[in-house]
Amino acid sequence: MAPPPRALTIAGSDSGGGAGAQADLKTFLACKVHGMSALTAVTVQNSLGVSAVHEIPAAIVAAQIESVATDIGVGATKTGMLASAPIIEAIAEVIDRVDVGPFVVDPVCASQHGDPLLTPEALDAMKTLLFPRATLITPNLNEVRLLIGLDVVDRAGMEQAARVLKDFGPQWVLVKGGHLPSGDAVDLLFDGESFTEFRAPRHETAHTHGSGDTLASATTAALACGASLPDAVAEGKRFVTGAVADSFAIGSGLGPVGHFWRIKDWPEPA
Ligand code: PXL
Repeated sequence: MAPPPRALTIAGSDSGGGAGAQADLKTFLACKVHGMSALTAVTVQNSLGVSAVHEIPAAIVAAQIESVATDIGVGATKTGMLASAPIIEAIAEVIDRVDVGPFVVDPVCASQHGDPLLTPEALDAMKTLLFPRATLITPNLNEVRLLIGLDVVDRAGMEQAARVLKDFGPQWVLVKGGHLPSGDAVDLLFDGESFTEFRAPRHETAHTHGSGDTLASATTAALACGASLPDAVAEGKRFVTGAVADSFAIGSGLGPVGHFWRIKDWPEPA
């Protein structure tokens, strides 16, 4: 049997299982991709928020990436919570030496509760060291504000943000409009010349923990399977739209999106 496509997430652990590396690995499975992880941090977290963070040493983050890339092989990679500037520096150094495939940077800055997942110095490191190496970056509107100080309230603002972010050097920018107050959930993909729109009906729910991670990991899974970048983003949007529609309340705070919506008809365990 031919081995399955392989994808790597460089991300933090969410002990609650809804976001971070756990969301990515569940998404990779649901997309029939062998998932691998380079953990950057362990968060102590439940549906009410993050109560502690333990960072992984930068050298160990880089070593995890090198270890899987040089032996198992990586078809595509995404990043999530990167925690600190030294970790970002170590990632930039290692991905110049080993092949990690198309590189998707989801510029995670904070949890939905507002708990910081990145130091302020790390924000600069992400812009200068990772964006130029990225195939795709996937900021939401809160991240746009933190990254470039732009308050986006409409589609024109999303286009302006994409143009500014493109100048940091990524091949593609996906500005996610899900935080706009109403209307469809619209994301805009920009390659430096033209915009492609990805639109889905908005599903009103508070339980969207891990939705950004899930969009980026489903996109990365599609890239690992050989999809073009726009087709991969379309697949990411399809997957996260299904997962948001299938979100559920667990714990007394914010619940996760449903990562197994597409594989619910798998046979029940014996
Ligand atoms: O959803 C962004 C995110 C990424 N990674 C980790 C997280 C969160 C949000 O809480 O905890 C580890």
